[in-house]
Amino acid sequence: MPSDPSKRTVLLTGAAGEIGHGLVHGLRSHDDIRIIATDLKEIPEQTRSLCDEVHVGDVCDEGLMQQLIAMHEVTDIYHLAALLSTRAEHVPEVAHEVNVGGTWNLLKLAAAHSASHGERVRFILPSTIAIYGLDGQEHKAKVGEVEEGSYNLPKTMYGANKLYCEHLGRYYSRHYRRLAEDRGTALVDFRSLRLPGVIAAETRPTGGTSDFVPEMIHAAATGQSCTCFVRPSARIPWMTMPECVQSLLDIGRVESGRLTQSVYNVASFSASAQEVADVLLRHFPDARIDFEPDVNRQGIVDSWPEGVCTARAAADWGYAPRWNLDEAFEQYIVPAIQSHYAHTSG
Ligand code: AKB
Repeated sequence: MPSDPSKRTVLLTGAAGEIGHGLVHGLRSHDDIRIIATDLKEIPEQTRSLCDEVHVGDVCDEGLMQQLIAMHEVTDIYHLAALLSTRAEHVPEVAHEVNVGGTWNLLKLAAAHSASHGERVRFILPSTIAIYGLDGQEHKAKVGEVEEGSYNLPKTMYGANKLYCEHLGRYYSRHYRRLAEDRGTALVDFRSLRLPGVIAAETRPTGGTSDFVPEMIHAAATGQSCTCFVRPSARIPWMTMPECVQSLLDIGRVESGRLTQSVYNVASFSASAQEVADVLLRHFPDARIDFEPDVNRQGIVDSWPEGVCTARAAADWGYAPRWNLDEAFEQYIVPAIQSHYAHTSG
């Protein structure tokens, strides 16, 4: 990976998604890089305008991905394309094809490109708290914060997919073709962050189980009522979209010599649905929020930890949460969502 940022060319998949939207803006703040964006669907104009090239295509399309990586001399891959936990439980086989097949396709191509150019392609993969599996509300309350090596027992296809992709990335980064005489040294430079629930003001979430908080916030900001699909006490770790984007940019830039592992927890605060609703009502007093737990989606949330330990990320690459719950609302969520809906039809 060239140390000179001006030589960076980033291939970003899932560019039309929530994180893709934010990450393109974050990457573009460094004008000396090239951004090649792809998604299965059309990329919105406000994102497209920040990219050097955009392509509508499938991450499982080996020919297209190989063409993009080779033609553009890609140095970095941000692989965001995925089916999230709720959607994946409706179409688990499709989720496996996309989440695992797409990631494996890109890792193979990144390995080949690294070997042919003698420089390690940097591969950044958002993973998830869904790789953890706890046994219900009482167990997760007893366990509290989890470290990266504990409770890696996912109870969703999405979580299982992402855990396996973490292992695949570690293999391509450290052990690829370990018995081959000609394996070379330029393996993939793989890094992954286990993202918590992410709260974005500029986009509405789709397909996730952590959507219960963003749905609540966007409903309040647009004068709609919200029936929350989890119980008030449902608690998981969270971060805002700006913090999520910054952590992905940071892990993508840190020199590999500082990293003692491939996968890191990140999160800013833990909060229950009720705690978020209470803060939300202080900012939007007319918000109408009630709770009707969906037993199946509640079961997914009950398998996720109440919190994650981010000590390894702090020690290795200086990760630090920016805002707690109240600060997230005051510094980002309220001003950004009011500005967003003042300028859009909603
Ligand atoms: C989901 O809800 O599936 C995602 C996640 C927690 O990774 N937002």
